Amino acid sequence: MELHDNAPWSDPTSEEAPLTSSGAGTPQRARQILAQNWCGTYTKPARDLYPHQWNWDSGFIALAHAHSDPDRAWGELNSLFRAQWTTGLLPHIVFNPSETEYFPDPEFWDVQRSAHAPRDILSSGITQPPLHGVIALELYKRLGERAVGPLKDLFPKLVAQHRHLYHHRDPEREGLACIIHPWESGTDNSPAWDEPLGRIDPALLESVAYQRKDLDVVAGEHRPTKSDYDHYVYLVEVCKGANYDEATVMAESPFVIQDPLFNSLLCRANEDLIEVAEILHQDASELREWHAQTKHAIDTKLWSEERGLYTYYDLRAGKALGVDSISGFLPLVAGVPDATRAARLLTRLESPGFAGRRTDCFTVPSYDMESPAFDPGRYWRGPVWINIDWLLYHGLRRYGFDERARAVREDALALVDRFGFHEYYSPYRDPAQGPIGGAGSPDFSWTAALYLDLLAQEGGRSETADTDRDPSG
Ligand code: 9WN
Repeated sequence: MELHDNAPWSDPTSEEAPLTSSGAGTPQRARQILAQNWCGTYTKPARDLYPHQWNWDSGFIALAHAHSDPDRAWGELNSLFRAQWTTGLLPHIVFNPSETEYFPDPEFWDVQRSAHAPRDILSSGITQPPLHGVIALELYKRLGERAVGPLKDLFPKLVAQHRHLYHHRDPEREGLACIIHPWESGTDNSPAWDEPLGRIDPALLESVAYQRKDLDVVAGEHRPTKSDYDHYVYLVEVCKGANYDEATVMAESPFVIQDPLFNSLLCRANEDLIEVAEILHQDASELREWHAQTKHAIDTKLWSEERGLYTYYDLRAGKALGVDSISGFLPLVAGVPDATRAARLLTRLESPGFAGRRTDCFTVPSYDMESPAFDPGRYWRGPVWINIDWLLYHGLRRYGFDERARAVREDALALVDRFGFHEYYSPYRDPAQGPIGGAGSPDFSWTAALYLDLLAQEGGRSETADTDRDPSG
């Protein structure tokens, strides 16, 4: 395995120059980061790298605001939903016109080609994992009756978000939404995409001129390669070529995938919105149908008996993708597997590839460590992500796998305690194994938000060296 010796990791004990001086994680620092990244109507995922509003980031971030400032939690979600398209599509980016240092920018997306895009708000033309129904119920659990008014306003928009996925992203009406761009998965650079992206004729990629801006602020060793970006940009061109008509894109694009993480969050959000509908005395029949169909479809079509976890289905190739990624465990969050399958998932999670019983690694790596595609430092190709740990923590708890859930939580907290609030972290503990520490952007909002939220679980943390830890956020 290649070691990223030149990469500026943030390990404070490393001889390399640290990526950031953010220091160790504390609740106080988490709150500072969320305050610094708040810009009046939304929270930037990261000040320099991601200055606009991102779809699933806002869901995670809203949770932390619920602890300290409920108005801000609703404001975060409302700001996102203001950019919802008339089809119900919830864009993956809502652009802040005063921020210019991100590519692709609104001009590149050119979503006004679609009659369904909002006219007064700038957005991208694709979506991200639909976890907002889950967050809506979580906000109710934290805020009680105070949440009912804002929930009433949000509920129809959340249902429209789901209706869009069932009506515009499920060509065979199977109950599985497909994604049309790696950016829609949230796990953008996963090795899962290597095969479908690899089928695109390289000659097609050369026709699009563009200038990346991410490498001005983050080390290239930790970001997608030029080839990855060529593919991302080309797939945006495919959407633009179809004037964002999703039926055309699904018929023509080389990238049309049913993703286990995306569909598990959709399934869980249906389940949670049924509860929200009951709280609000609203009709939940459509949600119930969607929920039952998606739960069944994930468990039948996306389960891999051979691999012992859920996998992806490539609609263009007409076959499952033979990859083992962290997304394959996310059906636990939605209560999809029965007890037997859940036990198999636990076994796979505890196998060396996902480091479950390895004391020399932080859990959970985003990709099978025993695969040649694993990379401890590059984006979604191996590092640990705190949002995934948060989701897995809840999924494991749902099945009573409390010991493993606690271990995942402790590792997530330990990574932040030791290295600060990074976008992602090497799974390694010992520099002899490879690079250790945090990577990507420093002062990353969802890491701060979910650190606070994880601290508040289990009745707060038992042993701690940090007297500032105050789980109430
Ligand atoms: C593209 C904002 C987003 C996250 C994604 C993460 C990364 C963007 C990028 O940052 O993606 O959407 O430019 O790399 O992969 O999950 O929502 O934090």
